[in-house]
Amino acid sequence: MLEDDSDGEPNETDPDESDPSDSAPNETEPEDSDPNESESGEPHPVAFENPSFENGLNGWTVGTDLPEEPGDSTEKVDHGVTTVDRRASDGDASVEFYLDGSADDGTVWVAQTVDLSDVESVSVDVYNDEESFNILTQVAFYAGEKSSSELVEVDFDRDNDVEAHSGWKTFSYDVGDVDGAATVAVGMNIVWETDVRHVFDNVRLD
Ligand SMILES: [Ca+2]
Repeated sequence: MLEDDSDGEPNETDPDESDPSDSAPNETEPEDSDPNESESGEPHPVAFENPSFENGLNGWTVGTDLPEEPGDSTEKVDHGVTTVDRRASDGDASVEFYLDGSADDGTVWVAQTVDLSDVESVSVDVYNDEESFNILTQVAFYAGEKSSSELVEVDFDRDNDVEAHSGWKTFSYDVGDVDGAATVAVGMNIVWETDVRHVFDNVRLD
């Protein structure tokens, strides 16, 4: 097929587009652009939708970084993310993370994209039945440019042990150095070989 726009000058005024091969526009996109996020699109929300899990997982994306089951199976280790109403730090419901620790490894989380420009910290409440020296799990927290589906265990802040307290405890994470729209992910990372369930609630911006 002959192209008929042979009037000489390219229409582009973008000085970055110096490729003479007239390649597809997609190939000139910067590598770090997220195809799910339109540059010209609507502004990102400045608050979480359903931050306290009173409406199930509405607004939240579930993410996982899981090893394969030990042994011959190629199945991923068993896990679950669901909302429950037996315990809450705010309202009536909370989100429960479950991990089968048979592989001694695994991370599950929920995530949303929000504008963190005017946010200093993100906090979440985490429940643990009984304080223990035997640390089974860590709070997993991420705020940054990666999408939820790109995240892996090492992307998360895992400094806070869940079993080091009893009852509800609030964990706060400084996000003052994150500007603009960002993925905020909160979840649980397992470090010990056992099945664990913990409930989290009330993810909030300060
Ligand atoms: Ca709640």
